[in-house]
Amino acid sequence: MVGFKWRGVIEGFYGKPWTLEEHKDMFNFMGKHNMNIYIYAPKDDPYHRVKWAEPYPKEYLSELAELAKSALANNINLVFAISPGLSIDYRSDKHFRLLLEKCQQLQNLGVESFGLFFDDIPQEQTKRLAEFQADLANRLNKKLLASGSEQLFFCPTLYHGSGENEYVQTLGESLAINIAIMWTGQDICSSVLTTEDTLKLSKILRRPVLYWDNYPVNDLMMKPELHIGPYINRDRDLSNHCQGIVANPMPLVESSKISLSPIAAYLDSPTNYAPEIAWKEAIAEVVGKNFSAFYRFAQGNTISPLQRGEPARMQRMISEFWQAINRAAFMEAFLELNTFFHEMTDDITKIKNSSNTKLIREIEPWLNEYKQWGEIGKSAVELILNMFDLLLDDTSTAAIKDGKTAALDKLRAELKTELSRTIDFKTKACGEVVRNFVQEVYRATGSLMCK
Ligand code: LTM
Repeated sequence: MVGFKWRGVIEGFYGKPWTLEEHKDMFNFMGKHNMNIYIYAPKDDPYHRVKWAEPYPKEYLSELAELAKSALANNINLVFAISPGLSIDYRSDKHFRLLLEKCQQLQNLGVESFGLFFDDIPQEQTKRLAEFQADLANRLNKKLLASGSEQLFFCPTLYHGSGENEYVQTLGESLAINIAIMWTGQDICSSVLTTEDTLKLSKILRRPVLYWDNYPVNDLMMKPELHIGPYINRDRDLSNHCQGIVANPMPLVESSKISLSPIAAYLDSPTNYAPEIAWKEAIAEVVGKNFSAFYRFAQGNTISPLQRGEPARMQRMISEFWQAINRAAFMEAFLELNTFFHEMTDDITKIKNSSNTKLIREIEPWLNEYKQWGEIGKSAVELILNMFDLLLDDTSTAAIKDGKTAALDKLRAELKTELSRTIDFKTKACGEVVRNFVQEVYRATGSLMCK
């Protein structure tokens, strides 16, 4: 079995498009990782979507030409996508001419392949819509191929699910066979991509599908999450049944490399792909020194559409603590958990000293949140320790015990303040693991003090 035909990236997110420097750096990275396709489709480039009918203004042109040059230098097929769906009249000759002129403007700058995208537009997905879109795409395809273009890529208005639907079936029947059709999987952000689904879908599309994999993208409602976990749950023999995968990254270009490197490894050699190893290699490559600290931080940031469960290492740590606390060896459990929370805060200090300053700038809000959870965790451990000290105290005078109770009240009040501040967090690090733990500590100590 060989790797995938198309292995790459689609800049298809909502948010600030990457800069020219970021593109060039990413193309170098992709080239090094044997990726061969990059699709330009940032939702917030006005000339890609809202102002699709307007040519790029003069001041953009030299940058776009450099983009094309840099892609070529790294053996990457640059696909320039246009999303006219918000305002195009499918049957208008004028609109067709404007679309073609836009593509020709880009062809003149060295762009060889194009995308015609109709995702995220408020239109009913009927047979009629499919016929209009296919007719437009076929006409554009013909013209572009005749003027030397390589290929047209098409993203439908319905782009996820099983494909068992009149709109998708009509597209499959009507779109010229050399047009690639993109699909995000069973869901918009799919946790799995299976061979079984791929075979069924490709039959409906009448060609092998090209996956638009919405990972590690973290736009819109996913913005609080930092998607730097391992790339998992893509079937190993998918390369035999689809045209490839293009991954939609985060607007955070440097952080995205932590996922894109494993994605490249999978696409290059799916049978040899080992998710955990590829993930560790990516962290070592992107972060450099302080690997262990960053690896633990990344383990606290695994929540994404690929893995909705709580970060496993943290969850395990807390579960083991609750089990151990009821046994005679509870002191050991306290120490271990205390060390764990101290390590969290120490790790952030180490990570912030990393040489990859761009990465650190991008992820600073998550680093800060993670550190705060470490601090809150420490406070919670101190509270339980004090609680145990009081509960197991058979010898002190009533006055000393009153003093301990007052100290406990104070610790609880401080923990409550710390916890209530977390409501304003704008990021989501550590899932809910530390919050749940701290809340449980607060509740249990409150209940014990009621006696
Ligand atoms: O996935 C597609 C085809 N379209 C949009 C993307 O632009 C967006 O980045 C992702 C993730 O939010 N979801 C979409 O539906």
